[in-house]
Amino acid sequence: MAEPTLPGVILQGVGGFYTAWDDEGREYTLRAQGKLRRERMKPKVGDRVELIPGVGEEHGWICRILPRRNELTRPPVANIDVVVIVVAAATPDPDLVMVDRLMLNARRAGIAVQLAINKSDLNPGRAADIARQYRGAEASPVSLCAATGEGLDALRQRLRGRVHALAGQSGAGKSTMINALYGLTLETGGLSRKIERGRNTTRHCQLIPVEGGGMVLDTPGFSLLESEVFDPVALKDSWPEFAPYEGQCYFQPCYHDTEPRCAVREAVAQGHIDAQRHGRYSQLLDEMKTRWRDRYD
Ligand SMILES: Nc1nc2c(ncn2[C@@H]2O[C@H](COP(=O)(O)OP(=O)(O)OP(=O)(O)O)[C@@H](O)[C@H]2O)c(=O)[nH]1
Ligand SMILES: [Mg+2]
Ligand SMILES: [Zn+2]
Repeated sequence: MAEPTLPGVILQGVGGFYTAWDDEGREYTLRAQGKLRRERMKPKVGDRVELIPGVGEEHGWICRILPRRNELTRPPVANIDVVVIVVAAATPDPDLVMVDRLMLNARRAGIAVQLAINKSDLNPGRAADIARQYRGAEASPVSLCAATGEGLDALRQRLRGRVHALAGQSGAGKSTMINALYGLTLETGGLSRKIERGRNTTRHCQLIPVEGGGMVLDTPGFSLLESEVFDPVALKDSWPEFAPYEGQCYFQPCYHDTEPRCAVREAVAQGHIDAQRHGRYSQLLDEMKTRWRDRYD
């Protein structure tokens, strides 16, 4: 006879051991059953699972991963309502190509995006400039300062009741922001400390239930991020700024890159679409074309 299982959600996974909660908030330590490992089904933080509790001090088992509503590879999380892309106005220097890659990955996974521009205290002008660049990107950019709490109320309101994952460069202030938003004490780190240890302050994804019925996910930052490889002609679909001009170009389909009489490029020239956002799109397009061409090598 099959053992009775309980429904649960994965909060954390470290070295093959998972922490999960059931509906009553009881915590379990679990490992994935062999059949999941054989099927290469690796549980992700955010996964809904069926579990068998351990007896006494023994760990229990994850027997099944329920179908995912959505998932990301980097960071490796599942069943997310919103990806909060965190970028610092300074320290570290904002990497907007990485912001665009994160946005692309979230959009391809069908997840909503919220842009949070942190450390506005260090360079208010740069923060305002980043917010302006993303005005048409369906990312509702907010400028804030996790250190003083400025701008946090507006962000908290928008995320209330939703499962949101913070993602972005290492040191941008993701953990600091979560602490300030929800009165928590996650470990945060200075840059000097990072150099000393040669790694991120946050090393694992972690899902935390918060007031208002939502859940927040802290994730380790990265310094490098690649997107999955797909047909480059689909790249433009993840730039909401281009949508109003779709179908109006001379060539069909159009990459909105170097083609003559391109409606998107004309919109850029007239200042209706941000030129730097379009410039980074061209850069990612070149990269995707190369990787698509070389995909069988
Ligand atoms: N001046 C200023 N510093 C901040 C602000 N927010 C965070 N910091 C500092 O930035 C540093 C990095 O913050 P963390 O929260 O550890 O950054 P993180 O994004 O979680 O980094 P990883 O876990 O490595 O991915 C810490 O020294 C924070 O005190 C801010 O709004 N202004
Ligand atoms: Mg962190
Ligand atoms: Zn075009």
